[in-house]
Amino acid sequence: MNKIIDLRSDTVTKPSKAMRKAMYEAEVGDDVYKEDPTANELERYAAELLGKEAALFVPSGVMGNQICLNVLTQPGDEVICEKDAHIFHYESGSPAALSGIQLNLVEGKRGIFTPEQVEPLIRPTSAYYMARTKVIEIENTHNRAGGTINPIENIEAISKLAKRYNLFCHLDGARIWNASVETGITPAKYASYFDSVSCCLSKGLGAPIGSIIAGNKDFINEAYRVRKAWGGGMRQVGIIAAAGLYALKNNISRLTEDHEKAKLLAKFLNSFDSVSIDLDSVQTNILMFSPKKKSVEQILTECRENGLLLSQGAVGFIRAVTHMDVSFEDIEIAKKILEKVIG
Ligand code: TLP
Repeated sequence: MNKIIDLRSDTVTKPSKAMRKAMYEAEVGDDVYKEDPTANELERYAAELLGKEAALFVPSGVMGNQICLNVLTQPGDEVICEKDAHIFHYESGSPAALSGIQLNLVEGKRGIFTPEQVEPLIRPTSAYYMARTKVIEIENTHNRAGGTINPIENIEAISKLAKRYNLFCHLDGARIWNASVETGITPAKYASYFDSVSCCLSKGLGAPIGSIIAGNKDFINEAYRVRKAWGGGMRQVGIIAAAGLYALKNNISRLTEDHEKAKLLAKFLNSFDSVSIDLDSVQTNILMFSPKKKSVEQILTECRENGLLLSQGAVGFIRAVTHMDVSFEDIEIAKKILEKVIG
């Protein structure tokens, strides 16, 4: 059997030898007593990188987003987010189940909504019979829209609007690193417009497990309590925190390579009449395309039979995600398989 090229997600990346060495050598302690030196160092380093007072290591991106939303809201509150947001589609209904909050969806263009679209959705504080608008959530890069980057001017304008209405802003920055290397805007600059941020270590950065949430000290103190309440307090967690620290220190700048690979693949797909692809939406390491002649399921199956794994995007779309465990040579092989299946 030939090598399988796995473009289902950047979550499939495996820790490198150097990362495993850092894990092996990690100093550990009981993190529930805050005595794990490696977790403490990861949280210090991540807070600095994100320009926030404090950070907390959590087991997953979903837990990161949900803890942030829980800390920022009360049951009965409402969070405004884009209609294709991860917190809406892929977090198992947790905003309702874990925090008793509802989402109010805005239809963005390529995953991006404007302050003009949001303002009419903000509920008047006098309307006691309505849910209370409490948070505006932005996903950057935007997964379901195809890894698109929210322009910093737009983020700034939304954050100003939020302040005017006394609302919090939360960033689902699972792939903020991708946005940052592509635009040259630092993660701290992006994070500066948000009260809370959640960023993944286990996607393009290649760590096996974990996310970081960051905010001010009071926010993180409360998040620490919620993480424990939800069973996310971990003990000798330095073993995995070491991988996260290694990822932040070594694997951010190389993400540009993944973007190049996605663009190569997108350009290639665009040369076929049998698929449609919005090239302008291919800005980072994710690409979405929709087949015109065969069904999504048919293409996923045929690609799989030929050694290429892809995943389902929004309805009618196939998603390919590039990452550190697929080389440029692998992309050439992927092109050949795609040509055979869709050509
Ligand atoms: N996304 C996964 C799937 O859930 C779709 C993927 O393969 O891309 N925010 C964003 C924007 C994400 O894309 C993801 C993961 C998460 C949060 C959640 O991270 P995990 O899976 O670590 O809980």
